[in-house]
Amino acid sequence: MRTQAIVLAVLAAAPSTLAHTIWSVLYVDGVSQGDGAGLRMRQDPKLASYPLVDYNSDDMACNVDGTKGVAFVNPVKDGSTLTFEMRSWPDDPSKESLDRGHYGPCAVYLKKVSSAIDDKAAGDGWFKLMDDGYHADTDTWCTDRLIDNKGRLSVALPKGLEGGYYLARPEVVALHNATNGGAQFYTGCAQIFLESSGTLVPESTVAIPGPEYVTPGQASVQFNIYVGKNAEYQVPGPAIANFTHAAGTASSAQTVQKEGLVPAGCIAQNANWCGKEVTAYTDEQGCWASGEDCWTQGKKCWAEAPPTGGKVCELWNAKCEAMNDACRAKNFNGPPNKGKVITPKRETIDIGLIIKPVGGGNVDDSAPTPAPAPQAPKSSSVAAPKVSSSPPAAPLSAYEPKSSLVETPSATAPAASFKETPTFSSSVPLLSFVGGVYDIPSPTPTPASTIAVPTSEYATAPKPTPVAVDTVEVVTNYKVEVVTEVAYVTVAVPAGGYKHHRGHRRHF
Ligand SMILES: *[C@@H]1O[C@H](CO)[C@@H](O)[C@H](O)[C@H]1NC(C)=O
Ligand SMILES: *[C@@H]1O[C@H](CO)[C@@H](O)[C@H](O)[C@H]1NC(C)=O
Ligand SMILES: [Cu+2]
Repeated sequence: MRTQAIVLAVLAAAPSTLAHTIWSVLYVDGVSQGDGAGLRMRQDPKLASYPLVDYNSDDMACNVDGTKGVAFVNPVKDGSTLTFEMRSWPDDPSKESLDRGHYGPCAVYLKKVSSAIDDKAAGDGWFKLMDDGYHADTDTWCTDRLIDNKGRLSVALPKGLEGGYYLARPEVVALHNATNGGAQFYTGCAQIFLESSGTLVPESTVAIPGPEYVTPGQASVQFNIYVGKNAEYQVPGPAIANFTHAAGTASSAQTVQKEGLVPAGCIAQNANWCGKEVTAYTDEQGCWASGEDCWTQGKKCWAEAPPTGGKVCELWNAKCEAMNDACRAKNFNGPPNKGKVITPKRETIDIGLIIKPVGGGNVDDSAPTPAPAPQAPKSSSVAAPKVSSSPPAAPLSAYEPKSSLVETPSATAPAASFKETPTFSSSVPLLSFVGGVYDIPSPTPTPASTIAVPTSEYATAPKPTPVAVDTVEVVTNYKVEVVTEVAYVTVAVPAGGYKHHRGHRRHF
C-alpha cells in the first residue's frame, strides 16, 4: 500500500499525461473469450500499451511479441461479430479505454493462416474488413466513436467466408502528433478458428508491413489534423476487401479446429493458461504433495499472465491455500471442492456500435461455381449466386448482419464538450499492477510432520511493475467534413446464452 501511495503522488504531480492503449480482450457475438485469451499482445506490462511508430517493423502485424503465437485459438461461427476492446490499463476495464487526446482512424484486418499459433503474422495475406476515419457532420474521428463505445471496435465477419484459422487484427492510428511522422499505431491480433462451410476468399491481399499497407511519410500517417483539412483524410492501407468463391482444389478451407482448444479438464483459465485439478489424496503425504502441485501450477499461471493480469491466478492461489489449510487441519481427504470450475462465468456485453464498411465487401459471383466443400456441409451457408438481371446488389451485402438484429441507425453522440478544449485527464488513473493484485499470498505451511512442504519460494512469484504513463503530449484541434455510414446494432443473446458456441468449454 505504501508503494501505491508514493507512485500516485508522483503521477499527480505531472501536469497532464496521455495514456496509451492496448487491445485486451476479444468478444465473439458479445461473449468475452477471457482477458488476453487467444490474443497476441505486447507482453511487458510496462510497455504493453505503447504505440508502434516504426512502420517497417514486423511488429506492425500483431504488435511487439506478435510474431509469436499464444496457446489458445478462439472458435468463431460463420458471420459472427468480433468485438475488440482496447484498454489504457489492460487489467482494469473500469478505467478509460483511450485518452481523448488521441484522434484518428480505425480498421480491422484478417489473414487466413494454416496455423493460428505458428503463423508469424508479418508478411502477405492481409485483407481489410472495415475502416473508419473522420466524419465531418459530427467532427469526430473513429477514436471518438470507440471511446464513446467503451473502447470497443466491432466488425461482422462476411457471411460465407472460408472456414479455418485466421489472425484478426484491430487497428487504431492516432494522428495527434502525425505531422512529424509520429502517427501512433495500436494493434494486436486475435487467433481465431472460423467454423464455416463457406467458400469466400478475398480477391486480393497485402503484406504487413509493406508499401501497399503503409509507408513512412505517406499522407495517411503524416497528416495535420489541425488545419481544417480532415475531410481529405484517407485511412491507410488497402481498400475494403471484395470477395470471390475459392475454386474447388484451390480451397484452403479447414473444417475442424485442431489447435488451440482449451484442454479437457481445465478447471481454471487465465488468458492462455489452464489449471487442472490435482491428484486426489487420502493421507498427509498426498495432501502436501497435491498442495505443492497446486502452487506449481499457480506459479506458472502468474509467469504466463499477460498484461491483462492474473485474476484467475489469484483464485487459483486461494484454492491452493485452502488445500494447505485442510492439510494443517489434518483433513487428509481431498482435494476440497474437487473438480470445481474456478474460472468466472464469461461476461456478455452489449457490443453497441458496429461501424459498417463503406466501399467494399462485394462478392464476385461470376467466379467459378462454389465447389462442394468437404464433409458435405449444407450449402445454405454459402452466399447464393445472384442473377444479375437487375441492378447490381448493394455492395455491403456480404457484411449485412441478420436484419432482425439491426435497429435504426442512431446518431453517434459527438460529445462536443471535449472538442473545444482537448481534455487531458489530470486525474491520472491508478496504476494497474500496484496494490493487492499481484501480491501472492505466501503458502508457508508448517506441518507437524517431516514431510516436505511448499516453501516460501512461492511467495516470490512475479511482481509485475506498474504500467507506465508516457510523456506529456499536447494537442489542439480543428474541424472539416466527410461522410461515412454508421449503424447501431444490438446483438441479441439467444435464450440459454452462448454455451453451445463453446461446447468444449461447457463448464465455463
Ligand atoms: C512526436 O513525433 C516525433 C517524431 O516522430 C517524436 O520525436 C516525438 O517524440 C513525438 N512526440 C510525442 C509527444 O509523442
Ligand atoms: C472493392 O470494390 C470497391 C467497389 O468496386 C472498390 O472501390 C475497392 O477498391 C475494391 N477493393 C479492393 C481491395 O480492391
Ligand atoms: Cu498514446
